[in-house]
Amino acid sequence: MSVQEYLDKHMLSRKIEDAVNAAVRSKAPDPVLYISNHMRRAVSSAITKIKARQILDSKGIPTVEVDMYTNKGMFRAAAPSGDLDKIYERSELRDGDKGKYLGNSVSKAVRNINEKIAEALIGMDPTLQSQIDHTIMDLDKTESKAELGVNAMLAVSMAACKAGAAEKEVLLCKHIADLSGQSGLILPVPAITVISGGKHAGNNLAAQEIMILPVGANTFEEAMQMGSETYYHLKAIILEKYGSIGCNVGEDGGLAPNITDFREALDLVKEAINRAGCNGRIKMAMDVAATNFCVGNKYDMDFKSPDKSGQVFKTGEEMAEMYAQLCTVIYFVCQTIQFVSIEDPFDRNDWLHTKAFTDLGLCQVVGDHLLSSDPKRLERAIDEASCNGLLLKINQVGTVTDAIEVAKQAKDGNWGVVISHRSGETEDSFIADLAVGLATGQIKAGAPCRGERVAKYNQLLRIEEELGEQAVYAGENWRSPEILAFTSVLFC
Ligand code: 2PG
Ligand code: MG
Repeated sequence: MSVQEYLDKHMLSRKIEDAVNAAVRSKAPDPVLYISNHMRRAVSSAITKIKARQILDSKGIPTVEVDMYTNKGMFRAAAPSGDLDKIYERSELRDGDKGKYLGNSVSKAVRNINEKIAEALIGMDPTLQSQIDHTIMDLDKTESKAELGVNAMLAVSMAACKAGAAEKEVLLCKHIADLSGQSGLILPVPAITVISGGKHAGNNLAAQEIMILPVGANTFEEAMQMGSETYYHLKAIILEKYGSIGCNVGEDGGLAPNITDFREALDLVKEAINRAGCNGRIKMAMDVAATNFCVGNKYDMDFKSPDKSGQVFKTGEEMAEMYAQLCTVIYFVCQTIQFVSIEDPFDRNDWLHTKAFTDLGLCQVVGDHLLSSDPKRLERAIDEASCNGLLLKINQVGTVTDAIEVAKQAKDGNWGVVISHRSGETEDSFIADLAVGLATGQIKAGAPCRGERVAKYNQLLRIEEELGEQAVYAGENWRSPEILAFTSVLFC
């Protein structure tokens, strides 16, 4: 091919001339840089390579990481993983070879990406998220996605979403907002874990997480400062009362003093909020994860103590009464620290008590194990008004598109939506952008310490800084951030 033929084939003279003209028109201070950026934008983007590998999550359990390459660079994402005893969520693919990571290695999922998924996606435009996600979904016809593995699918989907944002040269949260048709970017109220229990810690506490919500902050940055200071006051209180052994932490980074009664735990937190000077500006929440201690139709509040197990059984009604007390001002004498949200107060199949408690209208009732982010269970729960909040764990649904859909379904039912981390996390901060882009107003990402937890909070700090004056913090509107969406101006 002659030089002229080559130039003609790629329309190079025309493209270079356009770039030079654009630089002159805009009086670019550095024309070479301007022209190179202009030319880069003219490159049509496509996924050129996908490379997956096995890495470790925060529990030391293998998980899947993906590097996706486009003409714009390399985009990395990793799948989180939770409590391995799951029945209603889509399936992770693990090798099951007991000789390797006790059966938890993920080489089959990695191979599925490097071979099947890569072959199907190479050449696709990374901005077309739903096409990408449908292509991935179509590769596995099973309902549970056990063949391909939801861990494989999610990591690729998240990497594509990051690549799509880079292609459009917008923030990831903005790209997600566009994909979901969301009109405003909202910084969520963080549900910060301060005390860990349940399956996440080695203490006697049955409830899994006690959380604080700095709804009275004016900005996300202020919320994190309030949360972090309260956490350290709590650490000091625990040190005074239980000694340094009480300051050990659970899987999400919450402190884990060896107490049994969660009312004692809530009292400690209340004192910490007081000491931090945040009375009235921080609310409290709890993930009971009651499925983990439901025996028959009763709840064993002492399930982690082998000697005493079975002695402290409570009926559903008794549990409901206990929760109701927490929500009433009688318990919180000062009337300024309110208990505003409870997750999984009953077993994942105890629809009856969950609905009866929700009907009392005392606080937000969030379904995690109850719903497993499953659209069918969510539909039933909305129809029957079983609860009024969805805990959205993206690795239970499998792709970014599915996550957007299930969040919309909950919002359409006038529910709250909490974007959630998993107990097995990575340094990937994707869910931070997801919470802002979907304007859910709520995120649960663990304690204000430990790298994999603060990765999410730190990303939210960066987003808030990037948005500058256009940043809107959900604050008191944490359950209905739509009100703010109208006032928040999109960042372009
Ligand atoms: C939960 C999560 C996160 P896991 O129950 O809400 O804390 O735990 O990832 O173990 O399901
Ligand atoms: Mg939970």
